[in-house]
Amino acid sequence: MTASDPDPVDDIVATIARSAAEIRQGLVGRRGKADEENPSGETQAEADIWADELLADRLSSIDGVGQYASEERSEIIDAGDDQVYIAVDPLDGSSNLKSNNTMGTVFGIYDEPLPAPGSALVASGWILYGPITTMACARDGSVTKYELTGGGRTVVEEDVTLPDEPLVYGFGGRVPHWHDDFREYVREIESDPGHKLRYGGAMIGDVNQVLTYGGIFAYPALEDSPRGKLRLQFEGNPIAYLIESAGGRSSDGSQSILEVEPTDLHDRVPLHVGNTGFIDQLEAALA
Ligand code: FDP
Repeated sequence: MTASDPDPVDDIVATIARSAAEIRQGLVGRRGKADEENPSGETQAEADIWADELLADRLSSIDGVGQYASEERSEIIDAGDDQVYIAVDPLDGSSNLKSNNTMGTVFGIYDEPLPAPGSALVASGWILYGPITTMACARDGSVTKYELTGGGRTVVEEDVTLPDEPLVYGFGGRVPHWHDDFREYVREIESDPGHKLRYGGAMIGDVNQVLTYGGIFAYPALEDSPRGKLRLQFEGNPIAYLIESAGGRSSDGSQSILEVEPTDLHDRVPLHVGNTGFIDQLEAALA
């Protein structure tokens, strides 16, 4: 690439931001279940498949893109180039479609073919379909928040960092399936009157609360699911990269999510992200 060549990362981020209004509008009339399962064995919503196709078409045709991979398809699309490789969760939290609650789109842009470790990320981010549509994007160690309107993007905050005083916590998985050491850790967090429960059932909504107020979100290892629920390439790595870029920490229970070596495109990972003190305390509790 020469200095005058367009940067594929800029193009990818701009394309996802531009597509957000269309994805949001396209949810109308697509809230039902499709008669299909994703590679993780979960029943797909019509909107999951539709958003994946829309993003696959747009992102795999950008110059410099080598691969498009998504939580909603088993095979990687070979896009022909070799600069960057994209992993997307087109609609995170799509179970929330039925009740009309928050959802998001998550993306990771890697400089190695997939599956790749989080250390190969060059940018990541998420769109949040809340009362308004926002985007958080991490690149070169710094995080920017945007408001999205139609095809436009307005910066609302640069160099975003987690607030020093953590306020919120949210933990996924059925409580009876939590391991005892994790349950005891949660009790410690809850016992501080300065902390509040916030759990909405869509990772992006919950992680965005952590970015805004400080705190911790986790979808831990469970007794019946030792690797938890969330997918490393599509959810774990992009979220970890952004939260670490905002001065927080991520952990699979003993190390940064970004250090976890993938063995398969659809690997799951126990995910814990948030303020450094909370994650240090978590790793001590699980050791
Ligand atoms: P969903 O299945 O609705 O797509 O990515 C998976 C995810 O949502 C996360 O967004 C969310 O945090 C989690 O699963 C919710 O799982 P539970 O229903 O087990 O709480």
